[in-house]
Amino acid sequence: MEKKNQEGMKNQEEMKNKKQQQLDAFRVDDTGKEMTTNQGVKVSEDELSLKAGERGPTLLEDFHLREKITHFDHERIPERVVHARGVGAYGEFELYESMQEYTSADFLQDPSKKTPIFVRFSTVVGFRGSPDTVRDVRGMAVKFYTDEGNYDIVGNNIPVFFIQDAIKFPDLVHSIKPEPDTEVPQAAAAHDTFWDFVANNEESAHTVIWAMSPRGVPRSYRMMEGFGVHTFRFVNKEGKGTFIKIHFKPVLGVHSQVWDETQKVAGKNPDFHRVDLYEAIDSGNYPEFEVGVQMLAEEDEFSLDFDILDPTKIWPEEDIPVKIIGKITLNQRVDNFFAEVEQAAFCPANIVPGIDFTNDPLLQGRLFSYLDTQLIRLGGPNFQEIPVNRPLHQPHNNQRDGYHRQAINSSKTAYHNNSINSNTPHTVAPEKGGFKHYQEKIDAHIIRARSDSFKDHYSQTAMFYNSMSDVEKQHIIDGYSFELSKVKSQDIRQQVTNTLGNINEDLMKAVADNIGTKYSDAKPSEYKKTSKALSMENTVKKPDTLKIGVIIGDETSEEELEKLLKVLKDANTMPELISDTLGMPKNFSNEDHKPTHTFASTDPVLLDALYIPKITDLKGKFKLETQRYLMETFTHFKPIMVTESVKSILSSEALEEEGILVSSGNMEDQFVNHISERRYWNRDITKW
Ligand code: HDE
Repeated sequence: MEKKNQEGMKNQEEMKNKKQQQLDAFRVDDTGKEMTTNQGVKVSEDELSLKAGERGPTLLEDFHLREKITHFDHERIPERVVHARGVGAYGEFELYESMQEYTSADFLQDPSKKTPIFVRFSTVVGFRGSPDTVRDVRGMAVKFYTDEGNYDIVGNNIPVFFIQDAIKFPDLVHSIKPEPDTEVPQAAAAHDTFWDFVANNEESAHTVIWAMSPRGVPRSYRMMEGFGVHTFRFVNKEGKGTFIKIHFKPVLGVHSQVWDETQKVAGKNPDFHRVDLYEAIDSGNYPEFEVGVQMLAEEDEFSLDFDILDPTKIWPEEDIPVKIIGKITLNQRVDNFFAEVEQAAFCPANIVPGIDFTNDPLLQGRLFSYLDTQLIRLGGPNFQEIPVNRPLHQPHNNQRDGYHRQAINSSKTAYHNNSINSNTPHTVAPEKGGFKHYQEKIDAHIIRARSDSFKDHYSQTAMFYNSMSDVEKQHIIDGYSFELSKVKSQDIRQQVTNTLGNINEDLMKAVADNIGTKYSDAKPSEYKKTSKALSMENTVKKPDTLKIGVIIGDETSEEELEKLLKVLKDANTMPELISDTLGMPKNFSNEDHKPTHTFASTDPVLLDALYIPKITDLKGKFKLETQRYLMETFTHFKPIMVTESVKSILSSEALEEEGILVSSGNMEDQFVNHISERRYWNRDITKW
């Protein structure tokens, strides 16, 4: 890992892409510098304000005091209305093969070209300081700094959305945010107003079932899929359009937590996903996602059994395969969270020539909303000049002035047409790269209506449920049951139960039994199609970056530990050495084997697997803590390996269950295969 780490740092230096070079111009390193005011005056005293006498009143002329406190008073900006909690990193996009047949976008032409990117992951509902591991949809917004301008894919980890028309977005968000009288609960959908919305807005059914599934509680931002959600368009040089859906597929596979774990992690480490991203980048394990597109010829617009403009529908991958066209790699942390993540401004309207919108009514509303929100959040129309938002090449136009303007436009003219400046900046013909909107023919009446083709809310919802493994189905039942058991109104619980009846009878009955409602007499959807790609069951399973807890004590053999650590590091996992104190175990000589955590400073819910080498001295608090670690790991279905000497603290019934290896020595290699499985879902956890 260390070697990889060093290589990673070296690569970062060498690979500085154009965006990083641009950002360098704005980086400020205060190390070793003299302190000055914002006006550049050197400061001689920073702890005492200027007073009339040692015990006298403070003087208004203390410009340093006034400046320091005034700046502090203005340090906060409004958080994002939604997606307030997030984390970001820079990276690069590499293209695998030219897409010129379908799009003229410059960054999708030449496979040798790398495009700098910035990605921000987020939760939707919680405030800026809310925990990372709540049940929620996750945002995955990607900004491509292309040579033809910024292209933003502002997507989610769930491929569909709660509503079909942007005009309903404030209603959705008002219902899911904390209730207005109490501002409770934080970052949770488990309350009356949200489920009241769900019951009375049936178009939300499909997205809600995804959110109740393991997708709502990802193990890591690095281990979830990303989706552009809406149908967009590729447009090639000849002006021919192709409908597309965008996908990001994590190289480490799609993995989730179990519900009990997420709630405990929210307390033990509310920054779990942030830290996970930082640790991965710092150790050179750069998060990677393959970029895929589903493509549909324009002639086939009406060939599917749903409307491709409806954002509550997926394109089943078995019908329209995801063509992998490239990969994004996140290899650079931000230097300053506020400057680069909080001030990042994404907008689905940021597109480049070769890409265009469709008439998806949800997308159409978003095209306006993001710019509008940046104006208030970032305080004016010049937010695109903030370093993280700047395009690679200096923009030229006749827009001027406004709050926080940075560019010093030196020409006299700020209008078009002009003769003083030879009519520049001049427009650019489409053949030379000027943006040309896709010329879709529209022949319509102005009307407030929704197309009938948007009105089937249950076929794909049923398809999702019917495509799940038994484990996922149980997770979904438990998800609805938990959320609805927090809903105080029996009437709302009953209404939601009634809508579940439209999806699947078993699901409806299981939830109804759990929450004390009557069975619905709705007829479940007769849609029989299933899609394997929807289930996480057969996802990629690798040991890379898994966090392995290794409990060590005074009686642990350093030799055995060394062997294990080598195997774990070779498998690219992240071992944590845990003991009752951070001191060296008695018989150890190598400082590298010192515990990295105490039983209290980490926790089994923060780990992916547990290994307990020989500890003959199991007693007292040490024994109690070891038992606690074992129990939590066991009940969360995670891999366990213990040595014979430790076996006695597990019941014989528990030892029979799957995913528990008892080592009789020299079995370290087996442990790597064992942990790669990640969860042993068939373990009967009641056998603990
Ligand atoms: Fe957003 N959304 N959204 N959204 N959204 C925002 O923009 C909005 C929707 C998504 O990391 C806001 O800068 C409307 C779908 C992400 O900075 C705001 C509608 C999808 C992020 C806004 C939607 C998203 C946002 C809040 C319905 C997935 C975080 C702050 C028409 C495809 C971006 C901001 C980041 C953020 C509006 C629906 C994803 C208020 C009106 C669908 C990932 O402008």
